[in-house]
Amino acid sequence: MSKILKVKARQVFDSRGNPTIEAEVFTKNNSASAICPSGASTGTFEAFEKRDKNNKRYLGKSVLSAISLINTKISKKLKGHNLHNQERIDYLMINLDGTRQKTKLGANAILAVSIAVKKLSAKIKKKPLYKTFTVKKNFKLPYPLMNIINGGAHANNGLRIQEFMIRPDRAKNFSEAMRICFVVIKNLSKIIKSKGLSTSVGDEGGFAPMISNNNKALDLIVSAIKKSGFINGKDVSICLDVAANELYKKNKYSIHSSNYVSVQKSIQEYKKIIKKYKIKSIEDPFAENDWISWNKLMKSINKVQIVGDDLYVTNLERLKKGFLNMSSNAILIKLNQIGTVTETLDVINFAQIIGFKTIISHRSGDSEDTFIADLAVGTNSNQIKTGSLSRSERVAKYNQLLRIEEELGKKARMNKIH
Ligand code: 2PG
Ligand code: MG
Repeated sequence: MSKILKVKARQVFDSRGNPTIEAEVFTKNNSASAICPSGASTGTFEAFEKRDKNNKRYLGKSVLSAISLINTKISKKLKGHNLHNQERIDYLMINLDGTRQKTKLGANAILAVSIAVKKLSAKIKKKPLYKTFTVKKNFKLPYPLMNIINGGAHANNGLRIQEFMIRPDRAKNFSEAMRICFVVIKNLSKIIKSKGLSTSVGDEGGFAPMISNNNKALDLIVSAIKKSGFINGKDVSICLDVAANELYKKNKYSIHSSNYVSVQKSIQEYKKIIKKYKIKSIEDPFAENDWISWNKLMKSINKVQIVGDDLYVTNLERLKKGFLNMSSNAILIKLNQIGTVTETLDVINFAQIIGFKTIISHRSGDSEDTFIADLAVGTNSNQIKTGSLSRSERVAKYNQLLRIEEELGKKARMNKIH
């Protein structure tokens, strides 16, 4: 048993330059820390992110009150408890908060501590972090979903769809997956430049050229895949995150153009682009409360991965509802949507039991913390979504996966997509 001595938090900054929480957990001879990420296109049902909202300090964005709660209430509560009992530690914090969406202490406060506890436990046991989750042997590496063109809330180019991603479906190992994405991204950069557009990047490291038409973005990606010598839909697949919450008004959607149209029409348009661009995965095709439209889409297409992000917000109750409603066949996992490692693992576990693919995800505001890379391998998650091959907070996760692959050596395997 290793007893928690204290927890200390400090304000640091995320990749958008916004204040966020770093928590450090101490035992007598050791310590580990974790940084909480932050989203831009957030779901209504996500756990609460506590900010000071004092416009005179950091324009309302500081997290000093949450930090003070870690340093006082949380630290006091956890002191003396066994660090290796993650579930107990997490429930001590959940109960101390006592609200449904963790509004009292803030999910950002609770999560930073929860992850730091998990990291410290692995460190003390002298085990690689990825070996301390649910998988005990036959570790598999996830396929990267690289967001190579940024739109929506992550850029200011007017692109309606938030994320245009590639997935190297035929990569035999993770290093090869990285090489394939690298080549496509470099060719995409050349193509964008040749059109006189900017190659500057958005919040998740993907290009954010000033184009506002989805199909134009998709055409650019298809050209880059071809130019790289790969076959679209076979070697490399295009995957989307529509983030449709942002494109919804009174039962209508403006996904495919700036006009708001019916669900039926939106589905027809989805079918067209799926066929034309061989799209293999669509995240948040409809809004977070529009369960019926999700089910309609599921019924009208096949062999496409439909991913619930804002729909499920990594929440077990919502996932169960989506399962019964046949809303999707995959779930995006974001630790800060729910707020503890234990609850996140419960959701992953349930999703895998019901045959859903699990995709571990970063947030658009992220940091150098690479916890999600280990989480993906340690839970046998099929895919990881952590941005493009630029911006160190994105690349850090890929680099950690390369290290894990190296450590596993001959035993390393890729996960299954299909
Ligand atoms: C998403 C995420 C991550 P955000 O919608 O999937 O890419 O974005 O963190 O802004 O919610
Ligand atoms: Mg999303």
